[in-house]
Amino acid sequence: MNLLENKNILIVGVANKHSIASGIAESMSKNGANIVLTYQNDRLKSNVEKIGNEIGVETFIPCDVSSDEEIESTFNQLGRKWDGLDCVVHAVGFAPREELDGDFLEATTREGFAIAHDVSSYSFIALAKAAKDMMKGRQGSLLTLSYLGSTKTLPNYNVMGLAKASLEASVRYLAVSAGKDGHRVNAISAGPIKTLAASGVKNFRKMLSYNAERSPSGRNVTTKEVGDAATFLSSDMASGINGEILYVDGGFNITAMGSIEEAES
Ligand code: NAD
Ligand code: 0WE
Repeated sequence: MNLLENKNILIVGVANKHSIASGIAESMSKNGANIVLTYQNDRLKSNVEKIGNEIGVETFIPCDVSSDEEIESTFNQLGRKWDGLDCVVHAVGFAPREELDGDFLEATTREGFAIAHDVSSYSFIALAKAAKDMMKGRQGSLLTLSYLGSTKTLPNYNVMGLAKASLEASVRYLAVSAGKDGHRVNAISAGPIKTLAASGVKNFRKMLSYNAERSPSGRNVTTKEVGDAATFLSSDMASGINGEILYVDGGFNITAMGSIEEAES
């Protein structure tokens, strides 16, 4: 399909081939999008270039989203390449590792809270601000990635849950703001996937099997499935969807009890 023919799309958040952003880039490229990828730092540059080269991406821009200067220079470079921008995909999340380990009250610090909210939530607003000029007159779309930990507790997700709650609220406020310019703003709340960000997390394999077992679909989702949902949401097929959090999690979030078999009799 060619849902994104002639659309210019900036994707932020590719680290390696397992990244959700890589699944999104692949699906969007298959659907005819023109794509530019950013990378967080020089350490990730060659990874990101390799992934981009395989799907016809020509331009790679360094962008640490905690820096307003780097965001500004990203859009300056983009402006030299394209006469306009249709979509931005934000697939970035970070909290200091110690924040995601153990009891919430003990693990959470003022500094960790600030970093998590800056990198994982404010950065989406910063990108929306920076993209505004280039998106003018285009009926564009902004998309971010969230997780169930925004509204329900689970072990160790801790301050990231608060940052995702903030991110989801900003989806709604941005939808109102960007709606005035004809743009849409949405999030995908993905089920757990073994990515680089997940690999540093204690017991992640156990979480994956817990999720698969308790999902109506009986398995975990793939980056391809998240990518295809992102393609849909970014396309004109989703022109009626704005300010929405779309769960792409095999239905895990809708259940209160998976099956009765696991309960004691
Ligand atoms: P990933 O590690 O592949 O991607 C995270 C990306 O964030 C990396 O590319 C990293 O370079 C980037 N990043 C971190 N700090 C940054 C900074 N200061 N500036 C620029 N980039 C920065 O992991 P992922 O799982 O693909 O994560 C992508 C998004 O999906 C995140 O928002 C994450 O919270 C969300 N998500 C992940 C899962 C999961 O289980 N993997 C589930 C739901 C939502
Ligand atoms: O949003 C995420 C990833 C969040 C994340 C992970 C790390 C690990 C390494 C943010 N920052 C860091 N910082 C690091 O140093 N997910 C939805 C994946 C994820 O992470 C979890 C999960 C799930 C699911 C952490 C604890 C519990 C569950």
